[in-house]
Amino acid sequence: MFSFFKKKFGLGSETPVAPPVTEVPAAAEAPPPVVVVAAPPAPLPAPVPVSPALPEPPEPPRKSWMDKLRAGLRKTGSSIAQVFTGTQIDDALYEELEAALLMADAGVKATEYLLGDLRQRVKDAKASDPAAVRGLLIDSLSELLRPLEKPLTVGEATPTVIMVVGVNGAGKTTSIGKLTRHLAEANQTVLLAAADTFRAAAREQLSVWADRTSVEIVSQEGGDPSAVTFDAVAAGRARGKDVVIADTAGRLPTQIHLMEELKKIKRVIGKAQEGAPHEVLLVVDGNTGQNALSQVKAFDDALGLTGLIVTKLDGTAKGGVLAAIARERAVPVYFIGVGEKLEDLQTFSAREFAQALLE
Ligand SMILES: Nc1nc2c(ncn2[C@@H]2O[C@H](COP(=O)(O)OP(=O)(O)OP(=O)(O)O)[C@@H](O)[C@H]2O)c(=O)[nH]1
Ligand SMILES: [Mg+2]
Repeated sequence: MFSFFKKKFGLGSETPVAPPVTEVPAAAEAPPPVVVVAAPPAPLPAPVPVSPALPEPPEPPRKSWMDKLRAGLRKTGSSIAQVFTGTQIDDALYEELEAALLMADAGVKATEYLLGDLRQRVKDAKASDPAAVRGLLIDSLSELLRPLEKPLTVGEATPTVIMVVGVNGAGKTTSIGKLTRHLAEANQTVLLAAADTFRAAAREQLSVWADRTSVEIVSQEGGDPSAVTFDAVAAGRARGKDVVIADTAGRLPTQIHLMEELKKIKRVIGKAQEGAPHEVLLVVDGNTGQNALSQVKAFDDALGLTGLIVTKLDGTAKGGVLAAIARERAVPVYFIGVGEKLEDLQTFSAREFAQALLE
């Protein structure tokens, strides 16, 4: 579940949700921004009393999203953990760690940085046990990833316009669906622009997630994606929507004409509403390794990204690519996806991620 706050609070804040504003005086100042925060997963339901006549074994606890993240990153984690099973902190340990980090998709630059930083930490802490070095590596990785930690804020403009881009099958439409549901549940009105005019199924795919009472979709099969987006933003303004999200068709950054089409969509959004789009989000599949970093660079160069959604970290993702992104193109990670369910879209926490990867 996500919570929406009238003010900016830290991630995972326990502060209650502010009641919806029902009346705004004409001369009132603009309402403060709303921060999209994923609350920790709901606690497990209280155990149902078991009849003494028919004792049933308790159900296994539902896999939490953190478990899914851990499970997804386990292979990487265990190959890095192997490095710390010896008894000595020597050059061989650092060499093995270098190889393990490179294998985990951290890339040369982040790997070099982490090794240098770790050596310093080991020295400062006077660590003598390899197991302690792993703890220091978690600290080092958490700090490297921290600049990527940033919540998505909506409400600074009405509507807040979010454009979503990425390669084919990265998880754009699914992530928009989840995000929309969370927004709708927090009483934010959402209008979706189905600017993926290639796929007839895209609209249906979106509407599966949409809460029909508070979400509308503007779509036009086979039409010009810029025109659909323009109409959607104009409609969003006219109808006083809180958020407009534009779903675009998947494309590779090497497809020049399709990248030009995205730039045009962005320009047209700016014509429909000054200052928009407020967010340009790239959705990247966590399984694509170092390729994810090239996607971030290419889409950022073309469009000026404001945030990332990294999906499919429940699969065979190696996870190290986030370190490479942090080191080489630190675009904030608003959400990570660890599965196909609503609760599987979560805000990114550097420390949690480092622990899931290395513990
Ligand atoms: N395991 C897993 N699957 C995911 C996740 N996010 C999305 N998917 C799946 O990935 C597939 C592609 O997702 P879409 O949302 O259609 O991807 P897209 O980027 O919109 O694809 P195009 O519009 O064709 O470019 C679907 O089967 C999703 O259910 C995730 O975090 N974990
Ligand atoms: Mg799609």
